[in-house]
Amino acid sequence: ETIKSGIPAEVPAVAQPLAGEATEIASNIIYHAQYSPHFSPFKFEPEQAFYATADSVRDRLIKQWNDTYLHYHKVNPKQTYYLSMEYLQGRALTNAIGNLDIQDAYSDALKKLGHELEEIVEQEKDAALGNGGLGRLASCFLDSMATLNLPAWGYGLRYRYGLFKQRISKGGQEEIAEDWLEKFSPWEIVRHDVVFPIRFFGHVDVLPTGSRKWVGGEVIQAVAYDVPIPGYKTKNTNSLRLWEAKACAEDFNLFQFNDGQYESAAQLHATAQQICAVLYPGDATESGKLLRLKQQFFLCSASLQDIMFRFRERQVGKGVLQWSEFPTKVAVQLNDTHPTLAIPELMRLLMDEEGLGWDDAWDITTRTIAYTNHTVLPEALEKWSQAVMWKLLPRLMEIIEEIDKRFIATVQSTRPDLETKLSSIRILDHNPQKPVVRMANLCVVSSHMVNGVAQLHSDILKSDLFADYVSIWPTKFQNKTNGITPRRWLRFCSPELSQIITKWLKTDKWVTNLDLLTKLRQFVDNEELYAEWESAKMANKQRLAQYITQVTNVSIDPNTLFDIQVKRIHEYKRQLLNILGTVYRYKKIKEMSPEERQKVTPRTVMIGGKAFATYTNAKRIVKLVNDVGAVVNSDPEVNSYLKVVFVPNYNVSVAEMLIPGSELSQHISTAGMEASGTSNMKFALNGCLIIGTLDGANVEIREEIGEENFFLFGARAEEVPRLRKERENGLFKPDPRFEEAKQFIRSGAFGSYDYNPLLESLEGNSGYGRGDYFLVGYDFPSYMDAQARVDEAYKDRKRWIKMSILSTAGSGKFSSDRTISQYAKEIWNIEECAVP
Ligand code: 4GP
Repeated sequence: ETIKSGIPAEVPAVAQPLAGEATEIASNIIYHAQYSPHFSPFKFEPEQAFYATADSVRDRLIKQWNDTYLHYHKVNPKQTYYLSMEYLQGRALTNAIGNLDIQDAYSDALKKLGHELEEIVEQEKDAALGNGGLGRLASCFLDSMATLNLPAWGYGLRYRYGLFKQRISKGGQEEIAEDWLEKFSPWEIVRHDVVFPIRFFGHVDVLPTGSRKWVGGEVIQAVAYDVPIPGYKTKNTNSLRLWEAKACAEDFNLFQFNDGQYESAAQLHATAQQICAVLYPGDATESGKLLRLKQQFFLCSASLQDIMFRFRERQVGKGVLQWSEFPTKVAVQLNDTHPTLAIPELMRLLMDEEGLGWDDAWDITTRTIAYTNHTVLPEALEKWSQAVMWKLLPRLMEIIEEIDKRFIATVQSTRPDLETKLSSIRILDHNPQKPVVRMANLCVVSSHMVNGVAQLHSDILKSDLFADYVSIWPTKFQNKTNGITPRRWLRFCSPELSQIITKWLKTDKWVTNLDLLTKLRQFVDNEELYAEWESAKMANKQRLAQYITQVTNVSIDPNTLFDIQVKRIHEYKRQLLNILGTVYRYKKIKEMSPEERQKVTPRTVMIGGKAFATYTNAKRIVKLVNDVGAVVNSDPEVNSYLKVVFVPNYNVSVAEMLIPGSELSQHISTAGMEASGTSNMKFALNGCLIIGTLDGANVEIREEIGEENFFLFGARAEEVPRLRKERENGLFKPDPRFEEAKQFIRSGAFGSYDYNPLLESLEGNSGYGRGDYFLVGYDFPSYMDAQARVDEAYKDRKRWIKMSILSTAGSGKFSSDRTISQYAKEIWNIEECAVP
């Protein structure tokens, strides 16, 4: 009665911890609504219901998570630690009850309490502690590690404000701080018992023994927050450990405070707060750069101290503490170069804290650490100023210098033929203008394995970026094609399609063995399957259409072709190619007679994604898409044949809505520039057809699903350097359709905003940003031809559905379970450790 009129009286408000039946679960939820400290018990609106439900699920997670920890502790297997500056976890409730296999019971329980599960899950804010593909990959990997019962944890930072919220106004994109912790997160467990000191600045003392010690400077505490990561239908529940920064009580200067000097009294507290305040603080200023470096070191040092603490604890329990055993118990994976400082930090801890000599420490470090590269874009290959590093991390810089020196000596003595290459393959770049540390080089030199994230990308790393290292260490380089978790990206986000698949395969085992999807091929001519498939897709399209109307006020017709491009906005991803093609399409429809228009395949073009706050051209692209949409959608002659929607604030939960309702998706980067892409896998898995270039994982997706089911266009990676050269030499002749589309924008057809700077990036002869570095103009005609093939194919409903089924059927390879099994066997050398 106290909670909400509407709660049936037969639900007893008595806690049933870990209840199994709907009635018991309902009472457990009420218990949490009444006794959790966060809300008044007099309200039971959807928001309160969400938190109470989450708390109730959390009890189960904690139970399994504790059991898992104890089991690993007892068995003491080799364990992997995934170090990543980014995790894009999204929402957790659907995933948790889905993986725990208690979805129906929770749905029934909430019904008893007057709520619908679908509505309750919408209350949760996304945990957006990442930027894009790299962060979402890390989250998919965590799901697979737990599902495969692998002893493997993630380490990251607990950013107060994750990726910004995107608001679209007349001026284009606005960024707003996203306060995901505003009301607290029910999924984290603060560990006041897991705290490590992290030093910055200071200097290095030489002790009488000759060993070195980093002292002085400022010391900030790293406090652990654990997020339990449940596997699908298994007890194993791993940890994502996120570090939060804080200063000690004794760092608060009471004397100064009482003297009225409030700011200086709490100075270290303020400094500590900055460390985990935001994901990717702007790095245009010196202080911004310093802060980013601090974040990276904070993650690395805290994680390694924790890993070493656990190693010691488990080994001492077995009576065998020997640091040389460390690589047989620990694998550390660096998710790109952001956690590179783990290398010198592990060296430091082993030498300065544990007393090992250089050679032993180096042997342990290199056998422990492996590195994944996620991009070949030159601006993304991190280089840190040596001066900033000396100031912030003096002892680490000494170690990096020594690694560099020894690497040079080895090359000189073993590979004199590489002498001329040394200046580019060594770690330190002493360029007098800007002396820097090259983080990727440090990673390659110090890791036992280096991998790319799709076959083409790994080949490019070997033949281009890291070619000289390959000649030194031919067996160090591998490929691990990315994957996505089929739980979040099909089973939970599209229950309709999942049910059909389970029905036709007569098993739901595909959820953990995605290769089983190939069996759908045997029914590919079955009319009954077609009908079911089409109606499931239609249901998803209707749901998506409702969502679009709700967030944009544009009504879209589910009977049109739903064409989607969602990803970070970047010139190499070529949203500009998409919108220029759309502008051309609009102009042509406008010029048609009403009879001609009848033959047009009606389309809804949806584009979404965030532009980095300081990336001007990306923000212009966002504005252009919005401006084009405003004109096209209100043009009565055209808007039943074409609509253009910018989907605001693209994030994981928006993706879960968009992808199931998609029919065509665009993965159209300049060949050789997209390392892999992972949304391409999510779309294909959901029976969406791809229009794309031969880039990243598109190449493998096309191989798996069959080239006849893929709309291919564009230059190939190996042609790109020649095409750029030709263009520089004035040899490029633009297609008239391309010129017409640009001219139409310039004419002011989409408003008075000055798009010249954006369009000029596609013109001229040379240079990054000018001279069409990304070859939009070169690929435009073949892109338009591929789009014409799409229009034709869509008219033949049966053919389209068949292609759709074959896309899903061919997506088995792209499960992150496959990717993670390969990492486990071929890089980490870890084995399953299932909780009994
Ligand atoms: C991304 C790549 O751009 C994308 O192709 C790949 O699928 C993803 O990593 C996961 O491997 N890179 C980043 C980044 O997100 O920040 O470099």
